[in-house]
Formats: sequence, structure tokens, C-alpha cells
Amino acid sequence: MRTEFFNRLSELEKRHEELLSLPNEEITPGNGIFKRYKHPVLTAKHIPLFWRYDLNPQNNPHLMERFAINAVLNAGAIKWNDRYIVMARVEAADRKSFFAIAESPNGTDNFRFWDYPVNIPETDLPDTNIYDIRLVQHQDGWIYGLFCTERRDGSAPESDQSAAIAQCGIVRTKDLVSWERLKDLKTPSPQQRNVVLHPEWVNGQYAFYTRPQDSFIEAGKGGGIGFGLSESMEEARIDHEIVIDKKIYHTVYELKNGAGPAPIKTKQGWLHLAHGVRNTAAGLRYVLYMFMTDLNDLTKVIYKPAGYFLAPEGEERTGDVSNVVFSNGWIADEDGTVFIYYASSDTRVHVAVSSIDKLLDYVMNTVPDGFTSAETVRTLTELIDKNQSQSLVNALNPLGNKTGKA
Ligand code: M1P
Repeated sequence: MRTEFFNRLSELEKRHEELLSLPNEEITPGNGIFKRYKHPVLTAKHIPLFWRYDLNPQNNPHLMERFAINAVLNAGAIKWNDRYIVMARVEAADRKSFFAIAESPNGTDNFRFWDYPVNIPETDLPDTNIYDIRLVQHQDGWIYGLFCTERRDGSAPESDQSAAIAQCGIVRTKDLVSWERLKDLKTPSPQQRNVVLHPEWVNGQYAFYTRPQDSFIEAGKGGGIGFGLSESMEEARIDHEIVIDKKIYHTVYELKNGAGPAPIKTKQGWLHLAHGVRNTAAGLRYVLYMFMTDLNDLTKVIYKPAGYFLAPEGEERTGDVSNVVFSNGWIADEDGTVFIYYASSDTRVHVAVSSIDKLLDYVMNTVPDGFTSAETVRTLTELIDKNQSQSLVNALNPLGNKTGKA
């Protein structure tokens, strides 16, 4: 029996280390806007063996998994002490989510979880489930984590065991180890998910991107990415919430949308990454899209490319909740490289790498949505017309070979 235990342990350890140290490879040529990577950066299999197994042969002679992990998904992200940190949503087999931090030396592979999951203190009203944290280094000196706290809807009849109320929970830290829990954010909306803290003061107040919604699943009349101010974080309260990026018929954000990570400041404006949801016969489809807001008026969208920025591809299409990509974390390095952490199908975490320059080029030079098929054809025709004459392109080609349309 002991031999079986130790043989199994040795194989598990070998496979685990192989997975953790697997070099990632960018997938070329990509779309020029970002590069996807071949391997997910985090999966349930990346979870340390000592979280999943009782490693004492006397207690666990068959070396059975005692604590199963279902998925690792939607991760907040921050650069900290020169390491790429993601704070992932880890979902155990019992469906409960919690947060765990993994770090990488380069942002694209070798992510390793810290020894313990994150201990999030509770408020007087305990959370049933917590998920989708957004990490923000605020000008006030704290690192804040805004996440979704979900509790059963106490007004639902006993026969309905799925009705829930989602609200925005808030924690803060200076070291990513000890977390102080603040009161949940209060807003005029009955439900909140996807709340994000803006990293800078706005007129001496804290600014939030929100996602007001009527019920747990349906955004209802409240959908769209909202914006509101609060004088305090200890008693965070938004009295006036306005929608700055609304749902629109027959777009990729027709059903609902929500802010992703906190926006990145550039000279041209604030770059936003968000998710948009539409309904299909196969269920909801979640994609990522981008827009830019004005440096002086955070409620003013000044650029918004048509359609999606990143949609599920290949294995990303399948998982616990298929046809979903979701992002709540990105890291902008000082050299302008941007690491976009996104989860696919509520199952695993990937990275896509771009740069501030490329994202600006994408956001400012991609034609906005015309909202009709005729406008889409007009946009395409203009591009084809420009490409009809290849003489300039070929004159600029240092390789000397003929490319593009002959
Ligand atoms: O299952 C897809 C996503 O659904 C929710 O997102 P939203 O709030 O926009 O509906 C969240 O539960 C999210 O975690 C999940 O990935």
C-alpha cells in the first residue's frame, strides 16, 4: 500500500511540475492587435497538490483527491514587486468560489499559487459566494479589491433555491496578504455585479463603474455600464448612477454588458475593456470589447470600435459555461506591454499580449458600429476600395515581393 501511495505521489508531482513549468508560446501571426498564447496560464490542474490531497499515507492510503477543484477563472491582476500577480476565482467542487493568488516572473507562464487561498473577512451579512475581483491601486495608497458577493434572495419562495442578490463587496490591502473588509457598496440598483473602482480621484471623490441590473440574471431596464461617485470608501455609497455605455439592439452587448478591469490611462484617454453578452439559440455568448473615455469627462465615450475585441476560439469555446470569454484583470507594464488575462467558458485563465500603442491604434482607428448591415457593407467596401490599388503598398515593401491583392 505504501508503495502504491508513493508511486502515485511521485507521478502526480512530476506531472504537476511539468504543467507549471511548461513554457508558453505566442500564437502567430495573430490579428496584429494582440497575441494569444498556446496554453492557458491557469487551470484547475495548476492548484497545488497539497490543497487537493491529504498527503499522509496513513490517512489517505489510496492518495485520493480529498478536495476537488472545478475551475480557475475570472482573475483580477496587478504588478507587484516586479511579479505578475493574478487573483483568480477558484471554484471548488462544491460550487463555492474563493480567491487565490498566483504569480509569474514573466506574465505568460510559470504561474504558481501562493500556499494559502486569500482570506476575505465577512461583513455582518455573510457572503454565500464571492467572485470576480478587480484589483486597483488607488491614488489614496490602498490596493482595493472589488468583487461580487452573492447571497440567497430572502424574499424568494422556498421552492426557488436559485434566486440570489448580487452586490459589490469591497476589501483593501497594502500587502496582498492581509485584507480589510469594508461595507458593501450601496447604489440605487437592487443588484450589482462587475463593479470597478476608478484608480484616480474624481473631484476628491471615489469613482466607480457599475452594472445596475434588475434581477440576478437579467440586466433588465438597468443594464449598461454605469458610473457614480462616492465620498467615502469606508461607507461607499453612490446616490446618482448614470449609464455611460448602454445595451444596444443587435450588437454584441445587446443583452447585457459589464466593465472588465479598471481602465488604463493613456495620453489620448482611458482605455476600457468590457464584456458584452448576446443571446443565441445555444445560450448566452460573452465576448470582450473595448472603448475609450475622455480624460476630462469619464462619462464620455470618445472611441468605440464596432463589435468584439476578443471572442472565444477553439478550446476556449467549451467549458462549464460554454461560449464565454470574461476579463477582470490586465497589467500594463512600464514599457507599454499589456497583459490581458481572460477566462474562457468559466473554466480556465488565458493571457493575450498587446501594447498600449496597439490598443490605442485599434480603438481609435477601427470603424465604430453603424448598427445596420448596409453600414457594415459600406465600411467593408471602403477598405476594399483602398486596397484595390496596391502600388503604394508594394512601393513601401522592403522585402521587394508583391503582396496583397495582385
Ligand atoms: O457565466 C458567464 C459570467 O456570468 C456572469 O457575468 P455577468 O455578471 O455579466 O452576467 C458572472 O457570473 C461571471 O462570473 C461569469 O463568468
